Amino acid sequence: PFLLSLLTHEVFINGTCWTTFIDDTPELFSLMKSQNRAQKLLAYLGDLSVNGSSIKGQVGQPKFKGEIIMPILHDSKTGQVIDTTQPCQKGWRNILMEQGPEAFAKAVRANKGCLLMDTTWRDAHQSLLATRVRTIDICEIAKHTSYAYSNAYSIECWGGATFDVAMRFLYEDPWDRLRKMRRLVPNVPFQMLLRGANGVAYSSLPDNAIEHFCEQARKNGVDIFRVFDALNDVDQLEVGIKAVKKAGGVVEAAICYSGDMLNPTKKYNLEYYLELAEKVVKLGTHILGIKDMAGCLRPRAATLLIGALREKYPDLPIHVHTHDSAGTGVASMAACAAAGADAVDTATDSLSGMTSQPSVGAVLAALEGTDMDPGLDINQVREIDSYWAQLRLMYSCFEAGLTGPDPEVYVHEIPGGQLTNLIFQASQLGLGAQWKETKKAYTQANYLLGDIVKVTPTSKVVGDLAQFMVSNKLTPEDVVERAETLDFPGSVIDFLEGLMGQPYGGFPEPLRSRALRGRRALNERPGLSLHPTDLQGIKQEILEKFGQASECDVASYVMYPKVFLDYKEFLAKYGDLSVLPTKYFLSTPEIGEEFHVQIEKGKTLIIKLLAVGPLSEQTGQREVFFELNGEVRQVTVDDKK
Ligand code: 3PY
Ligand code: ZN
Repeated sequence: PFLLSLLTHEVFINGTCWTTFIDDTPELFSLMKSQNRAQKLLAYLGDLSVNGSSIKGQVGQPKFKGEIIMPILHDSKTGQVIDTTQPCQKGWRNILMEQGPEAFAKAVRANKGCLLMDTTWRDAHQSLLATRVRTIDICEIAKHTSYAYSNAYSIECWGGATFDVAMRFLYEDPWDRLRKMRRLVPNVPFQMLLRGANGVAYSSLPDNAIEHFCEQARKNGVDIFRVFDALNDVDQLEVGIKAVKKAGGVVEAAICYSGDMLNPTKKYNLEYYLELAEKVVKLGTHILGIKDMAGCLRPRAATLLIGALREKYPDLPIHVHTHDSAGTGVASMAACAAAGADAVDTATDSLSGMTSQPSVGAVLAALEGTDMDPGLDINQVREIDSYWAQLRLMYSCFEAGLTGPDPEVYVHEIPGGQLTNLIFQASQLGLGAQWKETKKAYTQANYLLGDIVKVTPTSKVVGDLAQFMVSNKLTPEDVVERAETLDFPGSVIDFLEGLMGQPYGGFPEPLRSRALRGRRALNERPGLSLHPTDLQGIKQEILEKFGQASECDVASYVMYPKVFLDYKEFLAKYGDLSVLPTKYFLSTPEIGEEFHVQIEKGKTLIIKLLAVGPLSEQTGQREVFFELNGEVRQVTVDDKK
């Protein structure tokens, strides 16, 4: 039809001026653009129809592929239906926007109840569904969420693994996700997870790269930055803190909680945490974060730790993060609230529990009727959950097969997201018995490395060493004795070299010297020996390759060069798939099933899969036939099966 419109256009017929043609006929070129997009989309759908989903980590089909029923929110006082066609305007972000980070922190501290951060859009699906929840599904419920969570401290929605996974596995631009969410939720602060001097990557980057990243994150919608370092190395943490401050964000510097504070034989005790907190406070954090990434903070330890911090820093807001792996998350968060925490983390009920955060409904029930009531409307929160209950089934093909809590987490200390991942890997390989061995090896690997703080990226180091020990049948003694000749995983060498910062209590010897075999051993933060990133040069390179380059593209490239380039290539082939409803992103439509894809505001494609043709022996290809807005279209697909 485009060609027809073009050929029958008077420019062609009369042979009139070409140069003004584009300017004079924008509708034709807009048509060309959307037809091009539509063709790319059909190419993806055709490939899916012939070869099945190629999304990494997907096992089988979504359990639920029906129409999602959207919730209707009611005002609990009046019983009236809330109009969610426009986002809510009331919330904690207003204080931040009007008065800045210090005033925001002050107001949070002055607030009587214990506020909640909702992790559903980041850590919850990172921990349960391999970080695979897509932008379209978050945006669909975003305006409703702006009402139900209008009194939330924040919504955690960005950073951590979501950045990498968006591009690598979902073929989405993480920055585009951030901007879209921001437009739909103007009232609740947005929070991201920043891995200190690593940004959202797995090892240290030059300081200017972290600054540049935080500047873009702030500009595109992040308000609160939870900054941590995987070894609680304050020098590494400082890089992130300074970058966030410069960008004008709220600094929530976090201390990672490890081990068991109540056990006097353990390395990380109350004294350690208080000394660390003092250093972090001196760096000038607006909020103090306590990051219990594995869910090891038991209720009694929570009371002790938060109680001691509250006493020492009466004016400093404290925000606690946990995972419910052992099943004690609700009790621990209630204990934190009682001991003086200003905010704690929860996830929507259907995406809570086990390796995710404790359930919002359970925490609300635990705090209801007390001074610590978070001030959310439980009925509205439940309505929001009715949406996520359906989505959880739609994303069932990314479930790891968790069957219940794992109180052994107090021994192995595996962080939530990693625990799910390791269980998934073990179940894929059918290694039930080996999973037990892996957990044991993880504990041993941790002690071999010096009983380190374990969270991305150091948790990967311990996990890699554990799997290396299991697959090579190595005891801890073997590892130390044979360290000079063993071919250690790269992450272990990076850690021992000092590329992830300095561990508390130093590196393990003689393991370090033996394993490094004369390689350099950094005893200061890695950023000091890195050259500044050539941001201008990168921008130029992207521009030359793709014809356009934004500062966000530069930041993506700096974090994950190959992932970014692969994503751009995918985009050139299939277009922006973030607009495709999830069931058609993960699985083929039925023959004859009609569905709609809104490629941009006011432009909707009506698509129907008509038939998948026979395999051509000569070409190894199949023709796939669609109806697109009433016209038959055909795409040729390589049959890869
Ligand atoms: C991340 O770094 O992605 C984490 O979630 C750490 O807890
Ligand atoms: Zn977490």
